[in-house]
Amino acid sequence: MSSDLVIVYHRQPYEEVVENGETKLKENASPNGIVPTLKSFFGGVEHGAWVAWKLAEDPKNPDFERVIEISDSYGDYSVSRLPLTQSQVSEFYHITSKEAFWPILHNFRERYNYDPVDWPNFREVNWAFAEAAAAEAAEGAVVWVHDYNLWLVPGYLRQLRPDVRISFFHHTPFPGADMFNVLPWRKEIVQSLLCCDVVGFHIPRYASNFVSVARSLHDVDVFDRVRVDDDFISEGTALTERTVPTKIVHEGRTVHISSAPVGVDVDYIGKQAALEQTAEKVAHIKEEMGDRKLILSVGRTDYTKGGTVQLESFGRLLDAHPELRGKVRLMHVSVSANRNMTAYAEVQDAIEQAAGRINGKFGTFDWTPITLISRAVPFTELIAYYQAADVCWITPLADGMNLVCKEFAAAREDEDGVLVLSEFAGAAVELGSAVITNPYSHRSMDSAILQALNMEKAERQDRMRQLRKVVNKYDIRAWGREQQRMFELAGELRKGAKKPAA
Ligand code: GDG
Repeated sequence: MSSDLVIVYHRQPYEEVVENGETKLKENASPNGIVPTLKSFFGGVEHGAWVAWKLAEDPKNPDFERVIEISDSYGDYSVSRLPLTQSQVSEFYHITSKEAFWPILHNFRERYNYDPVDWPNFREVNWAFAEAAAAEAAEGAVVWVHDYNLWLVPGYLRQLRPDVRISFFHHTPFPGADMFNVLPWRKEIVQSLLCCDVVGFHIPRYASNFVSVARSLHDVDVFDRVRVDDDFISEGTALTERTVPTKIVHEGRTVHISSAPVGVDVDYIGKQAALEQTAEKVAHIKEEMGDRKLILSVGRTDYTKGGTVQLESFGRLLDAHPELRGKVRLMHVSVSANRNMTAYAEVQDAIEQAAGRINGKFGTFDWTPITLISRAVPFTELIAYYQAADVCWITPLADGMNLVCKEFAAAREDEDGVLVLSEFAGAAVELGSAVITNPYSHRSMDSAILQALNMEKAERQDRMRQLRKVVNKYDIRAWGREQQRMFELAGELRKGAKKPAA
């Protein structure tokens, strides 16, 4: 059945679990996270489809059905499972995307690894995604492609289907031309993105960077540029922009450029926060803490998240302020998404070593300064930690948006707690009421955490109220409405374009 909305995302839209030797598809337990967020768009269309990969020993003859129909609480939709071999996945995803693109997107040129990239394989996999999307899309459908590992999909899809509306969303930062153009495949990537009707980013800086990259490589005219809304200007911080391009033209084709920050499901978080069992967990954590203060840090294990930089700052804090010893505890949750990748295993080791050093240096029989958690904490429990924490300490070196800081504010119905946030997280342009810090400066890092620990209640509440106002206004629904508006603009561009005869 053809679909009005086709979401192209590398992961499948459910959990695959094996029970009694049988594979079962289970709806994600919590509506929190990007997959359930994207699935919620199926509620607004007659029929939706999702394209993702699935491992197969022989992709020409997979041991599963390519396209299946799913009915769950999000509606009825098809899932087109692209059979890829382990080596195709590891080359396109773990090598090309994670070793070459990811460091460049996050401004880590020194981590960029070009040698192992198999570009023909990347093209082949992206072509397969484009073909699968083309097969699912109804005439004039929206095809919504997510993230850099699918950068070539729009170009291929446009060849196959001139009629469909293509919208591409970047969850990561997008760097300036001096950094992006390190990639030897830059022209081909940007040419593909210029085949979209909408290219989307979290914040105006990334949109501006993309346009400057496009202009460095192709003849591109900026057609519209607008003033950035005051809600996205956090005075003097690193990622703030004053104006942003919204429409560009390349070879007579218009491309809308969208800047819309992904938000969190404030209603769901609020409901979880109000549950009796959450209150019990919060009470238990507080009892355990006694008069000690809890600093909470949550993120994926990734060098971009700045885990060791933060732990070192905590070590310096305890060194310089003996009065804090025994009085603060850092709960550092660092969950690895790719345990098998060397780069992430190294980050994990470095975090463990730093935490071990600090615990060894300052810990006593009844006080361990850092509790390191490397496994995922259930989301409802995480909300209890957000509520019990005195400080939420989020200091990535680079981060497209960062949803943890927004979840923290959404969970604080008591309007208390301090957020310390890196100015290199996209969220910092919205959340100027946090204590903004620069993780590249020891002085800035150390003074920010100290300021947060010493902050008076009235100031904490004042800042938290402002944070909650923004997080509420730009929640996940607001992002959804903005994406929908962009799909409609895309429709204007595709008027009259027809699906090629089969
Ligand atoms: C990419 C971009 C952008 C974390 N630990 C646990 C846990 N989490 C959940 C959080 C949050 C999510 O994972 C992490 O979201 P982030 O936004 O912080 O980061 P990335 O995974 O890097 O996501 C990022 C995002 O895409 C969206 O566009 O913001 O910049 O890098 O929801 O709650 N959840 C549970 N247990 C944990 O231990 N249950």
